[in-house]
Amino acid sequence: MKIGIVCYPTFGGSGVLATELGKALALRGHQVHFITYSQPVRLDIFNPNIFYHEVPVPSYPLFEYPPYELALSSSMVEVIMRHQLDLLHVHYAIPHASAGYMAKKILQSKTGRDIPMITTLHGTDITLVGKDKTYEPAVTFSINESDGITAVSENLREETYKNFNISKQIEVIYNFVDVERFHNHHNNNCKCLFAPNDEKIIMHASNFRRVKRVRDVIKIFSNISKQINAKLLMVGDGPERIHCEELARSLGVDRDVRFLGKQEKVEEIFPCADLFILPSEYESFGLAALEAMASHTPVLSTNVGGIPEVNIDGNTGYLYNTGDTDTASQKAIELLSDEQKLSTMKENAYRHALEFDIEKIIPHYENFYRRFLK
Ligand code: GMT
Repeated sequence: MKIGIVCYPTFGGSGVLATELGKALALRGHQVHFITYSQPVRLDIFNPNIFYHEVPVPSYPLFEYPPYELALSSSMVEVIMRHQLDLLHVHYAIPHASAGYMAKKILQSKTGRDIPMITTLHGTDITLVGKDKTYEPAVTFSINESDGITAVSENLREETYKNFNISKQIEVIYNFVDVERFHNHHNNNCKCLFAPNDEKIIMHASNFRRVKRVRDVIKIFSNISKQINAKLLMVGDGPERIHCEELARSLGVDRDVRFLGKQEKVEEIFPCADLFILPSEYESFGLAALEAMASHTPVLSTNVGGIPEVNIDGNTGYLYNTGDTDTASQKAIELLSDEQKLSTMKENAYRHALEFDIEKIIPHYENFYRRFLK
């Protein structure tokens, strides 16, 4: 198949997932065309089946806000026609689904052809931004006008039906991880770099936005470190980082906390961790938690959104109520002080990640695409 992928090319989960999907499809012989405003961060392989098309967004003094969506639609039309694409797969409804709709219409009027468009809903396009009344009519319309719709968890499918008037069936295709890639770095020696005295390593990774409740990580770590020799590695960057640094200083744990910033090769970092903390207020899925699990790391997370579909309480880690950092700390301390339990949970986390392995999930996308090809 010749597939056009539109996504945010950043470190966010939807961009990561879309890029990994495109890479996997290319390795399976499909021709994949990324259409984005800059090179996706995880687009790091050379493969003759992968094409990258940058969307030019010219600035003009009249525009306070350059019309990116129009530039994207025009680029889609151009790429579809030049490379004879079979299908468009847009990730994140805003504005990709509506730009895709426009591209479909332009193509129809130019050539009479109707290209199928698949929209994958990722989370904040539904739960935070999408349902805001500024965007809701356009989001509802463009989801309904998609030929196929997928959501990354059961929870997100339900949230979408609850918040929007969707007349079509939404298929759940879970996010995936290349387990082999993360597993291969298991037992690497990065522990020596960050925990030279055999301290336990606690980890968090996100874009440090408010919805991630990153300050809770610092609070939980501060409680853990009162009883256990531990270090905290914070991966990623964003608006909450500065507040986390302040909090770490005020709680007196700053010397044991390292902010590593945005990292591309997370598969080299995640396997260092003994425990991964995801304290989010909402996650449609929690891709970072899955990547941690593939690295043999149990997850301590809130029990919100789609997280319980990924992290199984008492088996692959623990779930707790949002903001209840005392309970979370207690669970972490219990786990980290029991070597037997910790090693069982590490193994369980890894085994459960295999359920979401790339090899299992990609065929679901291929089969889904085939349904819409004439
Ligand atoms: O969570 C973010 O800040 C990024 C966001 C995105 O759209 O890139 O992530 C969403 O999509 C990911 C991939 O499907 C999911 O794993 C995340 O749980 C989801 N984030 C939220 O629902 C808050």
